[in-house]
Amino acid sequence: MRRLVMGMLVLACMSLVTAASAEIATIDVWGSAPTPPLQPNVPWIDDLKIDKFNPAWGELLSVHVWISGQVYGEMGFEHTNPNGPTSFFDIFLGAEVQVTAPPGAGPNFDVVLGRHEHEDDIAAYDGIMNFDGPSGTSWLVSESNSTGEIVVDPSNFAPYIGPGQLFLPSQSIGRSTFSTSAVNYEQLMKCYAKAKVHIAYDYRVIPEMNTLALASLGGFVWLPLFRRFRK
Ligand SMILES: [Ca+2]
Repeated sequence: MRRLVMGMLVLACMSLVTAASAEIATIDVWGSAPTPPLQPNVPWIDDLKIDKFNPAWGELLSVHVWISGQVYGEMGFEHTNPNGPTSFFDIFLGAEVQVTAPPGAGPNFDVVLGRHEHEDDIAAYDGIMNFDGPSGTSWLVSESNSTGEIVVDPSNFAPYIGPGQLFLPSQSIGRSTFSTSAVNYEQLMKCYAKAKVHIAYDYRVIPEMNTLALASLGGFVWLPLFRRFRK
């Protein structure tokens, strides 16, 4: 009877440890690099910073990556001469964001905002500086794209593991040209880019050192009790 009780206790302790070591968990981390308004034809360079998988959390089982990007902006024109003749304008905006893919997540990722071009004849100033009305016009432009889920091969896990962060360089650029026959005018050119990387780490939870220490302590406490019980 005593042996049976002791055996059951030992089994209970073992199953607790087994349950703890078999637990699978996921940690999600993100990095993003939004730009300020892009200067035409001047690259904006930044790093996406993403937390690595800390080996103290457990054993890394799988790495999943999603990459997305967006380029967006506004372009417009207002003829500001109230007496001016109808004028011609030609305006175009293009932009691009590129982000270095995390290790083993395929080629570098980019989103290209294709050439948006508008040309028109436009009337004399309508008295309201709003890029609208007979003397003004404007457009919103946007392009976005994302990868599906990318599963990283375990042979590429090493750069993901450790304290610190992964640094993924990102470059954005806005391109624009503009020409007009107007002498007095205001021109609107705003362009931004955003890149985002999401990583999910699946891992097997290792019981914390505290838990292990308590388990050992438990053994030391129980052992004399068992011995006393057996007497
Ligand atoms: Ca106007």
